[in-house]
Amino acid sequence: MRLVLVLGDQLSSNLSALRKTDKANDVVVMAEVMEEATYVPHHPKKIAFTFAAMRKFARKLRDDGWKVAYTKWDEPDNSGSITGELIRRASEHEAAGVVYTEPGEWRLIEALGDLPIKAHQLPDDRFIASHDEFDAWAEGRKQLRMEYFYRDMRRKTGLLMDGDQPEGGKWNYDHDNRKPAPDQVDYSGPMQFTPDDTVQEVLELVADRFADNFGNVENFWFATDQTQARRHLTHWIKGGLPKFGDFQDAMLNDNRFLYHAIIGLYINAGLLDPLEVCQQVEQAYLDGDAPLNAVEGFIRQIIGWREYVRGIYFREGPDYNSRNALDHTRNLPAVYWGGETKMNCMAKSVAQTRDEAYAHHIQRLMVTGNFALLAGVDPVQVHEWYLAVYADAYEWVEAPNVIGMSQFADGGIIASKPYISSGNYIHKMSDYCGSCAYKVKDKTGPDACPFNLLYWHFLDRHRERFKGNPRMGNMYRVWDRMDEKRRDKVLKEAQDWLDRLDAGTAV
Ligand code: FAD
Ligand code: DLZ
Ligand code: SF4
Repeated sequence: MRLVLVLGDQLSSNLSALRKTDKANDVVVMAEVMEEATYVPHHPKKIAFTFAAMRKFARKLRDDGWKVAYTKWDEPDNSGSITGELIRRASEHEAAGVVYTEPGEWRLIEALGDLPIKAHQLPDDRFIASHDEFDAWAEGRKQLRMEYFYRDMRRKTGLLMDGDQPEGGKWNYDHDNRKPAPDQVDYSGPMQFTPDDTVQEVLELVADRFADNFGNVENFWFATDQTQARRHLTHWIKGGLPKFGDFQDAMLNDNRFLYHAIIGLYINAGLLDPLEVCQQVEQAYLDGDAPLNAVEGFIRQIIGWREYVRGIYFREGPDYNSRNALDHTRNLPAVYWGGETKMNCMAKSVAQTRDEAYAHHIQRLMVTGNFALLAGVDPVQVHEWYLAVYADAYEWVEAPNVIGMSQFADGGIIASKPYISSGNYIHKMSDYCGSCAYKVKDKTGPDACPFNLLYWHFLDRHRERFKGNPRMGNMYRVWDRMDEKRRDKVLKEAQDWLDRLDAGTAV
């Protein structure tokens, strides 16, 4: 007999390791372990979601006829690591070896590669593109543009295709998307689930053992099994999808979810299959229940961006997380852990992250990410923060988004220019600035929005690197046209502001 490892983000019945083994002879190993729960200080809701979904999936496997050796957190023999549990179970069951599906983090791939028992790794084929397909696409290209990769994925899946042409004649309908924040949101938000006995037991455990982590388990409402996740998806397709595209980039003080799907955590953990999700979304378009701009925009996020960032993570290798192309070294400011700040956009984005283990894309990219980049924060610390605080965060998807897209620390593999903006962008896309102590229209002076000051500080200190970037020429021309005294004033005020930030003063 062999052991079959199922990790906390591999909760799919069609997992390659489960397909390629035999429920009559082999034993599934699942384990709640210290090493996985503490390699970054995960948000308690992420830990609770993982443990609850693992426990329910183990039950489902048993119902399907599998033998499951499941280690709960508190078991006295718990060795504290995945490899430790495999070694222990191998000797207990006199197993000939272990079969597992490739994990989503190099850290664990390397640990499993060093096991002292015979081990066989299978590809994780819950994705549209295999590593070989991505590498073949990337090979020889000067720039790895997501848009071209995405078109190949459309052709491969047949999603929104009219023969060999894109549905409606265009590949991308972003032109119709990304409207500023609406006055009213006519969607009630994600479906929320009352904790059942299994979830309740896990919530008590996590509340007790992870009390010092950022966030808590209060008001836990995530789906924790496939049936619930599917209900959640259907609910969102009906209520959220039709306006998903329109308000994809909008941010509101009093609405944390807008029209977003809140399904990253379910797909990444294996409760929902990405292709099935896209097919259901496509069906809503075919049935006339959602417009093409919303449906195309959503499908692009899944078969485009999600697949593309995974391709980059595995192609770039284990050192990707430690890249720091811009030599940024500032420590992550306390505001990321809930420290006091007058910046309303940061306070709101961090507070909702603390409460929900969730923020949507533009909050991650253009508020917390933008701020860290402008302030020159060490990208490793930024990466570890994102990996810890979001319920959907695993390194294969988080690191390319943070190191690459958000912090430009990979030197421009993912982003052709840094995602930076002054306060103006946040003002346009949200209602944050109206209730902020800073004034978004002030470029200098005591009330000047820090994004305005830091934006020029960033461009000035990285002039050598970016002055030749054709997409940034305009920014430098505006800066250079400013009179010198004004430029000096901006830079001095930006530096003073950063000094206060470093000193721990509430800014
Ligand atoms: P929606 O806005 O409703 O989008 C639908 C789905 O599209 C998402 O669930 C996700 O599966 C996919 N998607 C959209 N954009 C991306 C993207 N850039 N990369 C990969 N998938 C994408 N996503 C994660 O799944 N885990 C992370 O740890 C993560 N970290 C991020 C860090 C930063 C700095 C940034 C800028 C983005 C990050 N993303 C991450 C991508 C994106 O922000 C989240 O997938 C999204 O906010 C999840 O919320 P949602 O399910 O409501 O997504
Ligand atoms: C995120 C997470 C946590 C908090 N705990 C566990 C765990 O105890 N056991 C487990 O198998 N998986 C856990 N996970 C998910 C893993 O960290 C994830 O499988 C790897 O990081 C690879 O993506
Ligand atoms: Fe954020 Fe500046 Fe707007 Fe305040 S004024 S909410 S700091 S962008």
